[in-house]
Amino acid sequence: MRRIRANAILILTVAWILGTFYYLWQDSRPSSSSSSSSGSQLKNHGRLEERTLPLIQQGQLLGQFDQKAFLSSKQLKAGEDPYREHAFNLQESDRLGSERTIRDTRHYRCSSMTFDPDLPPTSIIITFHNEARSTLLRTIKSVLMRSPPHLIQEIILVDDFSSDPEDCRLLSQIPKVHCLRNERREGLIRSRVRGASAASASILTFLDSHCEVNTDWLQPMIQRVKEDHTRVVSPIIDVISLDNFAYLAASADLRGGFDWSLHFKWEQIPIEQKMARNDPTQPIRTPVIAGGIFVMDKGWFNRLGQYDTHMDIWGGENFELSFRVWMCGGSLEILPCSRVGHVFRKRHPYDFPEGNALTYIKNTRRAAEVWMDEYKQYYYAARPSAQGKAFGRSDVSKTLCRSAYGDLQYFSTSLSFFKGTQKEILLKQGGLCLESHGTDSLGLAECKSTPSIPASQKWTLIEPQIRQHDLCLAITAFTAGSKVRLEPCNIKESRQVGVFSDLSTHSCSAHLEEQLLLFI
Ligand code: LR7
Ligand code: MN
Repeated sequence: MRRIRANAILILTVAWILGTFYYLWQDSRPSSSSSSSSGSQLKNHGRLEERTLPLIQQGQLLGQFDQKAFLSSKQLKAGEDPYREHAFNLQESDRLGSERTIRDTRHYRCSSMTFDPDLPPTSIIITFHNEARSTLLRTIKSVLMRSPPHLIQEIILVDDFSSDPEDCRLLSQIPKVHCLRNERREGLIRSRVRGASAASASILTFLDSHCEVNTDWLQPMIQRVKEDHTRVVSPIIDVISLDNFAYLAASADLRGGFDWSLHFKWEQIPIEQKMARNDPTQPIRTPVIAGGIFVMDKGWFNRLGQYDTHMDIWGGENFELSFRVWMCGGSLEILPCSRVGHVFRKRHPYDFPEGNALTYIKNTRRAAEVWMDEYKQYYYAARPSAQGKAFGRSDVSKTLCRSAYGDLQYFSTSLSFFKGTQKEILLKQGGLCLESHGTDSLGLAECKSTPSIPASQKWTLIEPQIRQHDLCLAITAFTAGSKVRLEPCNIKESRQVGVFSDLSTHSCSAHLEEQLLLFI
């Protein structure tokens, strides 16, 4: 009996020792890849944080910057509501400190991707208004920790007139970090334009001020933009819990979308596209981006006219930029091998000088008025209160990249994107349809669809051209107001409407009389 008990104790002791070793071994593996529940994830992170990760050479990474003093001088006071000031749990964020390991949430095949050895560096632009010190510093440090140093040219902070100017001043002590402070509240749109103008790298990377970038987040995005400067790319945006700051993987099957009232929403990738995806590392084409976290070429950003700087504070700029990209022949993508966490909140923690609702209406109305043509009626139907509300100076279209060419291009690109194989199209201007007369002239006539669409009004979209048999639509020149005509198709002729690739080198300013709209 006693022997049995002794054996049992021995076995238990050995098991305990082995268990302890296994536990320690697990913990010392580089960047935790466990899929632990959020609670234990946080506990883990608390513990890991005390050790210095190989990548973080504290001194080098932060220079003269005293992070302890920075964080401790602004802590939550006892009894204060931790959600009040930032609409997330400040106490949890402060407790986490400024660095932690996070789970690598990418598909395992992402880790074997390769990138060009000569990727160009990027300027990171982060605008903030009264951001919590702990979240802002974690954003900056995650960038410094998880990006190849040679790809980070600089981090440009734009302090959008936060109450305490010290945040900006102190953070500038971190190597590579510059901080510009607005003299008055501008909102995130004008602040980003300011940051982008100051950027010295040829590639811009925008981040919100409460993010944590994940393993190898940057290379896939820079690679795609390097290959084609008209691409605007976003990562999959993971969720950082606003309550306990757990880092949670977001679905890889989503793309951006919107309803007619111009509210952003995530939507499932259409089923046929999902079925066709046999490589989980491939980009996901998206109609619009969420707006806060993306990479694009600086020349392309300028070429598109940057943002509409008459938009205030927050909202709408993500649609507007996405529409510009489409209309000028670019594309938008979500890259599943790039992951960035973001603290999603339920309310805005800051004030809107003109009120939240009015500002959103102003901004989205500008996007609708400038870019949505006859589709704007759906916007007004969905948001009747927008009728008659102020939306500022309406001369914005003059400065934008827009032409007969641009419109055709936008709609043809997006139609083929949204409708897949549909290629038979009508071209419409006002209430009339574009039709061919003989072999080289064009005119507008009443649209006829009964008993069937006449051949003269039927067009075939064979990207990159819009054709009738061997004849193609072409603009006569790349200048505002140039006429559209019919001429023999020549795939090398960039004037032939729908030839998208050359657009970046040409002007495409407004000429509304020539504007053609396309529908199926
Ligand atoms: O007046 C302001 N000045 C600022 O500098 C108001 C805000 N900001 C800063 C702010 O500190 C933050 O860094 O601008 C950034 C965005 O503001 P948030 O975090 O309050 O916005 P959000 O995350 O709720 O909103 C999303 O939509 C916005 C529309 O204008 C912007 O495009 C945000 O960048 C965008 N965030 C994301 O895309 C992250 C993913 C969320 C989603 C979906
Ligand atoms: Mn945000």
